[in-house]
Amino acid sequence: VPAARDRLRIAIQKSGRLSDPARALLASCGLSWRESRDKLFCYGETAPVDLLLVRDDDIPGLLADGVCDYGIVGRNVLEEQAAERAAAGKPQVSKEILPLGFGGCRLDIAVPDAWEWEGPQQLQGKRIATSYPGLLGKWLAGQGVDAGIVTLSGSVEIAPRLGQADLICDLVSSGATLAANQLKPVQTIMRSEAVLAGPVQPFADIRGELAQLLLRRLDGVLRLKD
Ligand code: PRT
Ligand code: ZN
Repeated sequence: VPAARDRLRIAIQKSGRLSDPARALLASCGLSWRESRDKLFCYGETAPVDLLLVRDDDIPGLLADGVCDYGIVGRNVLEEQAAERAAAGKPQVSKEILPLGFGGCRLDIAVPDAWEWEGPQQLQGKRIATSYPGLLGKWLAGQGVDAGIVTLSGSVEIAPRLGQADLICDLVSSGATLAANQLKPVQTIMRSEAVLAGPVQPFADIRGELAQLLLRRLDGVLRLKD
């Protein structure tokens, strides 16, 4: 992938919940692409706007490194990496530009069905399994609660049954996964959806004009939707 600076490069999820809607949204802005053989890079044909297809977790890093100019990613992923950057004393270089109206979910605290929920203080001294240690840590600190965070990259909802943790903090949409694991949501710590993420600093080259065009079109398409 060349480090071209006269084209705009947008990172989207390669395969997952956000890939199809992200691509459909950009296509409805009048963009179309020619795919590379490995299907990781899509060269913009109707406008100099290219796509990079990646794991969603890689998107904030690609933005921070300047490899991509924009990304379509869950707010949960963007904010988690922002929280981790802040904890490491690194400055924020990207931010949420526009909420996109799909991929809606909540980051919830969920406890075993048998618990009677009395509020955040009940979490004191407990072990909480999550893939979002940055967001959970920030929320716990805000509540003045001291709890153990068990960071897991997947299968968070079975951690209580395995004895790895007492409860969890995970993404929820329908709630079916929690119910199937005898857990219930008791507290929302963040509401999420797919967002357009981009640089804190404006572009100093032709990408500034391309970005304005893209944002205007996105704005128009999203307005028609609601
Ligand atoms: O491979 P890659 O790393 O790119 O994909 P991924 O597996 O990390 O991500 P993916 O495709 O699962 O999710 C991408 C984004 O979709 C997330 O970061 C969220 O912003 C958003 N999203 C919306 C969700 C959900 N809804 C959701 N329900 N992400 C995950 N879930 C999980 C939930 O935790 C549960 O395990 O889906 C399961 C079903 O949820 P229920 O509540 O309907 O049972
Ligand atoms: Zn992921």
